[in-house]
Amino acid sequence: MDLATTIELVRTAIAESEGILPSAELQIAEDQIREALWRHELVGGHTVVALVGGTGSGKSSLFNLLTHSQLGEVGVLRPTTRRPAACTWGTPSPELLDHLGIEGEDRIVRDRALTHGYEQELEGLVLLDLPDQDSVEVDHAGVVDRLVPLVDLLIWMVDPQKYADHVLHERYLGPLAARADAMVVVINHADALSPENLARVQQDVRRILDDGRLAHSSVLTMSVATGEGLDGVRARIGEAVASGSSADATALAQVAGVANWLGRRIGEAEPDLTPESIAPTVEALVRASGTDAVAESIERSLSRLTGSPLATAEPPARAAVAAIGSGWAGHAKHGLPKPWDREVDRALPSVETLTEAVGVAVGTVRQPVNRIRAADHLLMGAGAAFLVGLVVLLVGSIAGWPAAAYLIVALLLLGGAGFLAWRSTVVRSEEADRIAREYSAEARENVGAAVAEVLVAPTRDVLRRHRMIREALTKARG
Ligand SMILES: Nc1nc2c(ncn2[C@@H]2O[C@H](COP(=O)(O)OP(=O)(O)O)[C@@H](O)[C@H]2O)c(=O)[nH]1
Ligand SMILES: [Mg+2]
Repeated sequence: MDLATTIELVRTAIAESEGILPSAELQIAEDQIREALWRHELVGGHTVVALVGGTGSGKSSLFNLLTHSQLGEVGVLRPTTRRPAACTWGTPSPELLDHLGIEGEDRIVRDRALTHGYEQELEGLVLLDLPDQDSVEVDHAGVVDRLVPLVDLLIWMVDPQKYADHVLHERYLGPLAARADAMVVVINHADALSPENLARVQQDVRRILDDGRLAHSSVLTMSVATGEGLDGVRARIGEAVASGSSADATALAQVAGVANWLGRRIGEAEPDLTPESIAPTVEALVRASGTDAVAESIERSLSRLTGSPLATAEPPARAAVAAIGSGWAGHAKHGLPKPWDREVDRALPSVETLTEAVGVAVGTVRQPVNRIRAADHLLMGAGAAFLVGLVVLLVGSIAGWPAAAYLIVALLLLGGAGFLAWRSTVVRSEEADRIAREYSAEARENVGAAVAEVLVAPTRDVLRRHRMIREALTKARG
């Protein structure tokens, strides 16, 4: 993935972490991103190769040789190079040259179109001739500090007469130890030594590098005067150009470092908030608020003709709510690391708030009226049948019916009235049962709504942020 997209994703993760991770740490993360971006823009596809070393080692001579110029101030005319010079192959980056402190007159360009014998294989190369490392007049610390994070290859020029002093210079060795493979030591003035002496010096330099934790740096020999070994140095520079700017890789690595740091502060997944995972909490709160007892009293009361007082729902006991609430919190932060579990706790309501919400939820369930019409009608029907029977019997006695007719009418009426009375108790009990169940269902629904509002919604908010960060980082690191 390209740097810009990666940075965008990591920045999303940083923004979503605000208020959860310490702001000072997020600031450091943001600073690193900005630095990576800046470095990326600054270098913009260039490969930076710098010539460093002590006075007279031949930096300027080699610079002139490689750039086919006289820009490098060679020792005979002026003893030391005080200002850095640069040659760019292709299109130069003014920001980069500004940053490296190279002044306008110290910049040259080997232009693709205008330069005869333009080295296409060096396209993008920025070759720097740096001030002598042993010059007391130059602010070396400033130059090196700016150079080290940007340089793709450091060519350390060594005069065999004074190599020990030069190579051991701490200012360069220290910061470069981690980038030993980006450094090559070139023993120049090879023409001034016998082959045996040259080999001995090379061995000696090798040993010094190994002691200085620079075992990965290679050692070449050359002579600017005779051109011996020049091809080897050119090839090494070509390799650096071919393998591309390490600034991009460095920038990506820096952003990846931030992504990894953020990644260590989140969990691998969010706890799920499915209806099945929420139901036990609702059920426990319903139970704790005693609505079962209310439903039972409703059933008992309504199924009787005379009725009995209905129980009322009470807010649940604080201790029970505390236990249920912490059970939910445990589920909500399952698998989340430190700052996130605290964030879940912070988002969740206090025991008092939860108790009150559940109390209101069960308190607002409407209480049924103690009157069941269908059963009442049946009972009234039984009474009416009984009255009608009495009237018929009275009429019959006046009209002088036979005894058998009395008996039939009396049995029919008694049977009808009895049946209606029996039906009324069945209907009453069925209705009472239904109403009690309706009450329970409504209580559950209200408590469910309260749980959704005060427990699930705040949890969901925190977990949504966690998921956004996790997904952004997964993409950034993918
Ligand atoms: N004999 C010989 N002289 C060299 C060689 N390289 C550079 N010189 C001379 O050494 C002196 C210092 O070279 P210069 O490039 O200014 O070194 P710098 O101080 O590192 O920039 C100059 O007189 C160069 O001509 C070389 O390989 N052999
Ligand atoms: Mg010089």
